[in-house]
Amino acid sequence: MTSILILNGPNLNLLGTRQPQVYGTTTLADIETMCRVRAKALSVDLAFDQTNSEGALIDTIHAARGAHDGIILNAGAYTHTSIALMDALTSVELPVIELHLSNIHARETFRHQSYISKVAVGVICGFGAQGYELALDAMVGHLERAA
Ligand code: CA2
Repeated sequence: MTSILILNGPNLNLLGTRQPQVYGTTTLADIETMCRVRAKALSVDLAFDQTNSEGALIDTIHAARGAHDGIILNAGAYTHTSIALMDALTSVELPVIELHLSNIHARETFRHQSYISKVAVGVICGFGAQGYELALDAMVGHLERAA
């Protein structure tokens, strides 16, 4: 069965608890539940993870090779800084969808730069928690077209 990894980066464990005007009131646990329902409807396996550590994100990306068919990544602020994450994604040769809750292009200039975009098949941003469902749909469509 197709397996998709959804990986969340720094501070996303705080979702729903602070800055609701920017990131909404939905918690990461709520988002995981939504994603599991969506994955079941799409008949795909789902792994869902979050870490605040850049090194742990890289280790999880490395481990995805051979274990998952695609990666949906909300790398948080590492999106804008981490060449190491970009290199890890390149090394595993899996399709990547970059995901953000907020529209990073409508925010501060430093958020307009993304190292993840350079190696992603596509980007979803600005749709809040619904973006996770959109990303799952998009990844399944991408994998079906690539098969
Ligand atoms: O919009 C997104 O999903 C971001 O990846 C979120 C990151 C931000 O640095 C990116 O530019 C865009 C920040 C995640 C912080 O999440 C919080 C959630 C609740 C309270 C505080 C932080």
